[in-house]
Amino acid sequence: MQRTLFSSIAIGLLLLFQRNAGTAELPNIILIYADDIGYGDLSCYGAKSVSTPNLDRLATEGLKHTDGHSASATCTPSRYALLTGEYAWRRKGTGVATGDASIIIEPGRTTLASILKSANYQTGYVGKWHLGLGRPGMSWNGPISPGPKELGFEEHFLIPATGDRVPCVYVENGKVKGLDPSDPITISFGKPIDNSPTGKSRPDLLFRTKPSHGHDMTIVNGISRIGYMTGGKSALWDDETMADVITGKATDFIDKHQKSRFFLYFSTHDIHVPRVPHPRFVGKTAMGPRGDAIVQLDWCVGQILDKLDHLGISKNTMVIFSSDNGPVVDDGYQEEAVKKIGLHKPAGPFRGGKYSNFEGGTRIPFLVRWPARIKPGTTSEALICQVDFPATFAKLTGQDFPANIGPDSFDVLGALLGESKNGRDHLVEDASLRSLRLGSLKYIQGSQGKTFNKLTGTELGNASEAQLYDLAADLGEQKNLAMERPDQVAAMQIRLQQIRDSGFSRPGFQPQLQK
Ligand code: NG6
Ligand code: CA
Repeated sequence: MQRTLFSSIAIGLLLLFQRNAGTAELPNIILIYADDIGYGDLSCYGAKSVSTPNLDRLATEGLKHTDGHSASATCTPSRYALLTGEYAWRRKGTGVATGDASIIIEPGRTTLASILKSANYQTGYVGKWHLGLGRPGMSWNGPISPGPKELGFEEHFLIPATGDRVPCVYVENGKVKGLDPSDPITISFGKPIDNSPTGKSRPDLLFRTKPSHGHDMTIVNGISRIGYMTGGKSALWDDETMADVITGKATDFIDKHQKSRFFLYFSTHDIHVPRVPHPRFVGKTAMGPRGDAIVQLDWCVGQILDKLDHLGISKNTMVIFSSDNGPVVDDGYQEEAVKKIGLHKPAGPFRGGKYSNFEGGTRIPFLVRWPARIKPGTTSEALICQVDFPATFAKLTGQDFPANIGPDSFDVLGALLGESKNGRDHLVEDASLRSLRLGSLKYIQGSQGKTFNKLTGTELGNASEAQLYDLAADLGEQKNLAMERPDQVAAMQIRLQQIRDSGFSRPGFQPQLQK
């Protein structure tokens, strides 16, 4: 009798211990999402003209992916896919958003953040949003909603769109920070609002940087932007302190939630244009503002890592670093980026960059450090994409991933952590919905699209004929094998078409269950 009682208590304690151990193993998650950083921009990925010691630390203490992708070659669609697990090209209105766009992801939809919230994570978003806010006609002078909160983030501090688009103000938990109600904000992406000077009419007022193309509308802090804005003077951000401000918000969030489990999505402004790093970073490289912005970005990452060390929570915090699209050198301001680039190769060994169908469009740095589980100093060649985050993190945290959500999200947990060599078998690389990866093969459908963007200097990867590359032998997409391998071309075209037409690509997805 006594023995039975004793063993029941022992079994009970064991079960309790196992349950606690199970949940205790779940890490904090910090996603550091950089803007326009290319594969070749970090020293741990081979850059020589700039040094990124804090990012390199993530590589030496964690795992470096060499075939990690953003879901698109521009920002808004990549961010859409990362949160929803759906390729953005399946939905209208998911292209690069204007500063007055209303919310692009339907409020209440299951997202990476809502999944982690259900798993009892404290969730927060800091930095560049660029997924639209509010409903059509929303005023910036009242509550700003729906927004990140309705998509699963309990707290937020945002750059609403981009640094080069109005409104040039921060939004904190649904309100413009520092707004004086007697000086309300109006913005327009159509006609000018009044006769205020613009970059076009008064280039003499542009004392920080001047546009090289576009970006010639409202002037804020001596920089002209995309779109028109009046009012909100007390709330305008200062470009030079932006990295300090948002990094401070990110570390505050970590401090606040250090005792619970948290998910922080920290989306930097760097190294998007306009590149106006703080004076303490100016001249740190020979590459001008683009290079100095990389140094500033690395500093931001260092602040996060130092905070985790200081709080003693580094071991069980997963830090992911990645980018929303490939690199661009001149994206619209005269920052001498082209002139000073020297031997630096922003896309590393890849062809193309931001906006491109070539690998440089979406193959970006992808680092994962989680000392409690990931072997330090490892490398993975598995094909993974940020669209996989919802399914992958649902798996990690033991959450349901029902058959009617995330139509393109694969569970690649093993590959993400370096425990498996197998990531996805295929990926649509989206610049203009023409590229398909199947293992090491890369197919680009023939099109009449522009081959080269003269303004940004990007090879867009379009050609009237089909292109087929074998990346195992030809990382730089130089030798088109399409003529030699017509059967492979035909098969890949059929596959691409089928992924487009079916509305999903993950096995087991059940569209009929879609809301
Ligand atoms: C382009 C802008 C570019 C950048 C991009 C979006 C012009 C001429 N170019 O339209 O500067 O803002 O949109 O970048 O306006 S992204 O990283 O947010 O996708
Ligand atoms: Ca971007």
